[in-house]
Formats: sequence, C-alpha cells, structure tokens
Amino acid sequence: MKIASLILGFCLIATFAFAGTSAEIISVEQDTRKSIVIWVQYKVDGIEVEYYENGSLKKIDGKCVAPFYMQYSNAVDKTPVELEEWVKVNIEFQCDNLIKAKFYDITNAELIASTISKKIGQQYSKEEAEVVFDIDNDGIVDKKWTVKTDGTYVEAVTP
Ligand SMILES: [Ca+2]
Repeated sequence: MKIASLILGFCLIATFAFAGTSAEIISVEQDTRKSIVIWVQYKVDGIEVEYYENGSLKKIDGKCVAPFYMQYSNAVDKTPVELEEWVKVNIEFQCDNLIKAKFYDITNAELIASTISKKIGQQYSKEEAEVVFDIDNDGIVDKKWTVKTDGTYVEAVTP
C-alpha cells in the first residue's frame, strides 16, 4: 500500500512537473467539405492551447481543442494501421511546432533584450546615403549618387 502511494505520488508530481507538449484526441467528426476533423487538445507545459473559432474559444467537453483536418483523399489508400500512424505523425508534428514556437518566444525575447540592452546610450549617425539609378530598367546600375540632407549630391563615376 505504501509503495502504491509512493508510485501515485510520484505520478502526480511527474504530471505537474511535465514540461513539453501533449496532445489528446477529444472528438472526431466529418465536416461538409468531405474531410475528417480531428479535434485535439494540445497542452504546452501542462497549459491548454487556446483556439478561437469565429471569435470564440473552441471547447469540447470543457476542453480547449483545435481542429486537425484530414482530407478523404489522404485517407482512401490507407489501412487502419497506416491511418493511425498518419494521425500520430501529424499530431506529433503539431507538438513539435508548439515546442519550437515556445522555444523561439523565450530565446528570442531573451536574446533581443540582452543584446539591445547592452546598447543603451549608443548613438548612431550617418551624413550621406547612396542612391542608385537604373534608368533603362535593365537591371544594371547606370548612375550612383551620394546624397546629403542639405540637398547636395555627388555623382559617382560609373564604368
Ligand atoms: Ca541600367
């Protein structure tokens, strides 16, 4: 009994500490456009991913779900085992995308903040800019000007 409690306790801890994504098929239906709609509850770090349909949060049986569409044309030549594999591969692909999106959010935010914050007080300036002309629109630059804010320019010698 103690062992069972320990195992149950460990499972609860493992559930709460779960980091990553999970997906559960909640409902399967056929839509009017001849495809199968697989409603999937996705979780990222244990938190449901919200999906809005026509502006309202889509829920089935109290669970946030997102649709996964399978065209009949993708299904007709598959055995039941192949169908299950197809669904598994595609839903796991969505899980991968959720992990990547979360990773990019965190790493990008940290990278941007730490990189740019090192530049506080940094000043930048330019006195001139280059303008190129392709007068006959053949992809070859015909003229280059170095221009300034006072309206002056210098034409570069082009070969
Ligand atoms: Ca040209």
